Amino acid sequence: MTEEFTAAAVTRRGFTTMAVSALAAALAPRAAAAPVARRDDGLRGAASPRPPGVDRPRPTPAQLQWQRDEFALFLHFGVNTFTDREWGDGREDPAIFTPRALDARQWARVARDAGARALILTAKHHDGFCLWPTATTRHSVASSPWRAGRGDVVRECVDAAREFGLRVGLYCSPWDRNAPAYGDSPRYNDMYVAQLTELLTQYGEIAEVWFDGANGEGPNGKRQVYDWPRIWGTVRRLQPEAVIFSDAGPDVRWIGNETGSAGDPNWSTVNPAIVTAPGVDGPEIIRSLQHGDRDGTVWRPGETDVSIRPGWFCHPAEDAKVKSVDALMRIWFQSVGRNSKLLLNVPPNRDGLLADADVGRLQEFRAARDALFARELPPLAWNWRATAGPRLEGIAVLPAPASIGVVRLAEEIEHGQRVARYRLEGDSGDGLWRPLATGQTIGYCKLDRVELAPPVRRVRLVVDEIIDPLSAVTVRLFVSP
Ligand code: FUL
Repeated sequence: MTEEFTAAAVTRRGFTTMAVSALAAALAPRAAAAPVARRDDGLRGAASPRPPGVDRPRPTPAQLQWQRDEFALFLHFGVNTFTDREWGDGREDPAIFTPRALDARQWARVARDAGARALILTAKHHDGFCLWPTATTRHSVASSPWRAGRGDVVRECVDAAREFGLRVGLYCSPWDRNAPAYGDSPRYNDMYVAQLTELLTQYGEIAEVWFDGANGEGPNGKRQVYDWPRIWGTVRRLQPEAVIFSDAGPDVRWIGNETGSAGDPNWSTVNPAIVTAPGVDGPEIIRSLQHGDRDGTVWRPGETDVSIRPGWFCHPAEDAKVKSVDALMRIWFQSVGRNSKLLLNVPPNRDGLLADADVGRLQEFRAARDALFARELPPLAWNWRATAGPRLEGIAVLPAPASIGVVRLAEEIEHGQRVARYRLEGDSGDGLWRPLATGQTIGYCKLDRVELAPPVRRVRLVVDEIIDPLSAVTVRLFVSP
């Protein structure tokens, strides 16, 4: 492991250049606007806080689908797997890429069995080595001995994912430490768009395109100025149903850290004037990424990416450092349970397989979730009423007294995110309401653990603060295992 690993793990940002001003002309508006939703087309520019009740942002069908998947696996794989590094410098010999037993069907099977619904592969990391036989550079699998230079990891991954019913996302690093054109901005933008064009036209439907925020030097210290409007516009044109991920969305935003923890609260709405391009940094930016903006004018939910290992790539020396089930469960509650989506990195090893340690841990993680959510109370008949102020209260009677272990709350996010503060209370039969859980916003999913609660006969959800009228919240109650 080299020193750079530590640096990479601490901050993914390095240096960034950007074409912020060009964002105003960002993306061609999507042809057929979704019936329920408006996509941030990047054309609105700086936004002022939205007055209450006016045009609350809502998800597009693609954003809804993305969120409902809840859990995806991230696959960091490439020359770093063979050099034991986290950031390659672009001078790696393609001959080192020799995964002798690569089996993308194993990746997909393990992902499906773990409960993931999508896979995202690093088609190109910062070293510039392409996992598909691109026409844009010789720095690719085509120059490696793997499958006699006729292999295509992207193809194998995409085919396997589809066979196992998973959606596919692709990570194609903007930062490229191999490309001679890097830093010669128009020339590299052409090359990068050509790479995306290959990826988005040759592999069928791509559900997510992942634009990383880490960025650095070009040859001779040159800095690259990215043409984000053109880059994102290329994705819109070629894969109109794909969601675009980056710090600045426009569809899905980075959650602001790599530790597996969304902010609490976590709004899916943001003010697009705060994070304007991938890789920008600063306390206000990190706050907006972590928490979203309650009065934000666009829908841009947060994706929580974290690795099951200390590094993003597989290093045999870290086989014993795969995160524990407890750590993964904490991450689940802090990502999926905080209105985010979990993108858990499980990197293939030098054989081209997910390592036994990771596979075993994923199975245990799945089993732990299944056990925790095994005993759901049947849907209760809720009696909802609006109370004084902008409040809502619902009461339900349980069929028999039960100890609640976990509560799963959900708003109908098709209509936006509206809850700003709530409390769940239980009555054990003496008519007194005792607290079970409290929180701020809910969104698509809020998970609360209930500690040491006595059996309850009735439950009450009080929404103390809402930002738009609301008639109900979905409450699912799971009995302690
Ligand atoms: C970061 C990169 O620098 C890491 O290598 C990794 O790909 C992570 C997901 O994003 O910005």
